Amino acid sequence: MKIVSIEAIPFAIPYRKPMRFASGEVHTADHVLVRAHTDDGVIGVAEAPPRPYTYGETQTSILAVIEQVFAPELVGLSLLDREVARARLERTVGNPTAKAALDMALWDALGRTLELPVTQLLGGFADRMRVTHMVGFAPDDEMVAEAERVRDEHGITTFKVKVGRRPVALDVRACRALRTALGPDVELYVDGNRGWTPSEAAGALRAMADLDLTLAEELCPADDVLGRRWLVAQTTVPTVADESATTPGEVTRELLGGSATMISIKTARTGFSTSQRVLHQAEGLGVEVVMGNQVDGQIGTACSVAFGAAHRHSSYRAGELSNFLGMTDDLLTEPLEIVAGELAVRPGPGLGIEIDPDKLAHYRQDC
Ligand code: MUC
Ligand code: MG
Repeated sequence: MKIVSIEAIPFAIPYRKPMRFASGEVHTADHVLVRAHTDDGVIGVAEAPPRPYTYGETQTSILAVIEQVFAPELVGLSLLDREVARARLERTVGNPTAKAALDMALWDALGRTLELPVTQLLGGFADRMRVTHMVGFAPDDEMVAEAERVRDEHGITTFKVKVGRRPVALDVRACRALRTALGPDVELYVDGNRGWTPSEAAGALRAMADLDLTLAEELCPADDVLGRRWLVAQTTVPTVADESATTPGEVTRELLGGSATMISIKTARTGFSTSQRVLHQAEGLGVEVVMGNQVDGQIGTACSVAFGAAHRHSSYRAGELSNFLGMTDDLLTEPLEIVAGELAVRPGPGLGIEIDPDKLAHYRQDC
């Protein structure tokens, strides 16, 4: 069970159409595949998605920090030294998706070594999750057409609508068009990616009061601490912290400071080990969570559903697990499938996924 080497492989797979939101846009999944090799010949995998507008990481920075800092710290440890591995990664500040991918690759290797699914090692609560689809910026009719297509093809009935940075009236109109087209039975919520001022956000929520929005995520800049606390007092819509709550410490500050009332958990940024801490922290405080998506590919989505389904508290709500539908291809031998609005956890040891060598050879950027 000894870690003998860590590989970090850059790859790039285009999206059919860009995913646009207030803080940025994604045209290509230019991710990093992480592979952890053990002396038993086991290989654990995960992926790191660079999101410079959220964490300051790029594909190049993820490769560099893994190769120069993290791999030398992890090689030689046993897969059972999970807390030592985490402590060593935490000696370096930042770099959340690089650390998370390493953590999840080690869990995958552990599951494969023990011949047990990671989801069962984590908690084993459920074998699937309901899926939320994220609708990015586009003209109203395109947003509606996308939501209708995803509903008709995959049975998805929960939608997160990107808002913020665009004029408030435009976003209000888009949400209204979605509610009108999809009817009262779908769940709709909004994510501003820090794009509005607190007063704009309050005005937008007032203007959408009749749309039955279930959640409002990160509408204002993370540093507008008092503004966001003021906003929480203005609305009855639960306020989800995403970019403002990326570590257990930030989660504590957000919740105890009253700037948010719910937490988005993203395995892409807190892996399995730290996501469990955040989950238990939220559960202990009586705070709901939502499984978020870092615009993950299928490897990252397999990680999210393995974690989300493993625990009662994280499997309660629909999880954001469908961003991979926008990609033209992926690296897995067997693609993930969303059926009847649900994504099943892959059975089999570890994460239950296999990388297709031909696809990796085709999409990797380093040869
Ligand atoms: C989300 O929930 O915000 C877009 C930017 C980011 O950091 O994550 C995605 C989705
Ligand atoms: Mg968000």
